[in-house]
Amino acid sequence: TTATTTSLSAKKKVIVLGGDGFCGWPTSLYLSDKGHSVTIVDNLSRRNIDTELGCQSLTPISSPQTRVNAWKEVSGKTIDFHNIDVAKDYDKLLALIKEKKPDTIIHFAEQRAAPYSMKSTKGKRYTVDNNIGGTNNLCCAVADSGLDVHIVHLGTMGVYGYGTSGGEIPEGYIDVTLPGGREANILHPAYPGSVYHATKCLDAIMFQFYNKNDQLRVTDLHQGIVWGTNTPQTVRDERLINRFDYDGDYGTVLNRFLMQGGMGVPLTVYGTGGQTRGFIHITDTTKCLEIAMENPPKKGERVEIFNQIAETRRVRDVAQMVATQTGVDMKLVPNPRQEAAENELDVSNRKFLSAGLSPTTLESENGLFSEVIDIVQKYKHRCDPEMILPASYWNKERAKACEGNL
Ligand code: NAD
Ligand code: USQ
Repeated sequence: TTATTTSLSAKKKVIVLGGDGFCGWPTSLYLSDKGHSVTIVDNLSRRNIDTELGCQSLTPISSPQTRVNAWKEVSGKTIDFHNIDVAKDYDKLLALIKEKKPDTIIHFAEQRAAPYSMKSTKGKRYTVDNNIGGTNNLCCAVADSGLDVHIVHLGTMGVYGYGTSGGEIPEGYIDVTLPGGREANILHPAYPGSVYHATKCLDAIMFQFYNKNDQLRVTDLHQGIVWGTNTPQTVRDERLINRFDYDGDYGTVLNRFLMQGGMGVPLTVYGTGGQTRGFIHITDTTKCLEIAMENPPKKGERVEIFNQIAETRRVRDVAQMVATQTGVDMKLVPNPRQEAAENELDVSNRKFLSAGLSPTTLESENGLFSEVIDIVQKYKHRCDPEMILPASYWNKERAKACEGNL
């Protein structure tokens, strides 16, 4: 075996950028639990945006310091925390990489809400500056460090558009015949549906460039919508609890429906609910990250791309499942987004399946619905009902359609 095909038992040094967030925190705990050495980098911008929006996680999340101290208490393991802005503090990022000499850097540190990215000119500009600036800094720093670090980035299903090709979406690359007749296998065309999703398409181009130019080893994970909140690690102490976003900007669809069901307010299905999307449970997210980390591309190989979803579902079908479980009806509301009312979506996720992932599906794990609903019951006094309805519109026409109708 070569240096890059590491066996599953080899423990790694990993820096988790965005390790205070919804996916990053449980992933950091999972990797630490599995014996990897974890350093978190986060500038707490997500917590600051909560303050800006006048909202907070439904669950009472502890400060980063309390979190890592609690983890040390319950597991005996140390996680370092560094407050660094990946998009702005280039020198600090580079110094940390040189000091830690990580095997892997996982990059979660982006503004990840499509509605926030479409809310205002400020949101659009911040999302592009933060996400593209951060990715560029990371690539520069890894190249600059001279170290052979594997970058694992969180992309999104939304880079592909949703079912625009009509066939099964492959993992990152498609076969085409170029003008002139040459056959080639190229990055799937990018069809973003928001400024946020556009940044993930641009990230993919940046990685392709740095991979070609500096032989950076990169894995891009095109993840679907994550649901759930706790994992086997975060339930070990209340101070380890994961964040739960429910508001119209940051709450993702299934978690919003579960929260609405738990609160007894109608489930906000946008448009006809015919939108089909990819879904994955947060516990599977953490497992996928370890699989990606353990299967890096070799030096000189192109960017590795995995589709990180368990299944695809139509929004109204997901709403129906939650309605059945909670007894709360769904309500069709005008769609604040510019998106196809109905789409099919067929996605390959064979790479994770063949690497051993046995995904949690909505059908098989209805029990996890009640786990989330229990969390909602426990913390519903923290919910601000004013934050439930959507408050970002993709364009003037969508804003007009929603005015007075939500
Ligand atoms: P999150 O907002 O909860 O976490 C992101 C973390 O990164 C936050 O803690 C934030 O403070 C930090 N951050 C942002 N910009 C930073 C910067 N410049 N420097 C340092 N830290 C910074 O989001 P999440 O739901 O955990 O998503 C993590 C990643 O996974 C994102 O890149 C997102 O695009 C991707 N993703 C998320 C989902 C989902 O459903 N949540 C689905 C697919 C992909
Ligand atoms: N939707 C509703 N009702 C709601 C909220 C959303 O019908 O109350 C609909 C939306 O119109 C959309 C779908 O549900 O058609 C998904 O919306 P979402 O907010 O759950 O997901 P999205 O905006 O795509 O973004 C989320 C994450 C993002 C990630 C993406 C993966 O915030 O970081 O990249 O999911 S994916 O959707 O597969 O591209």
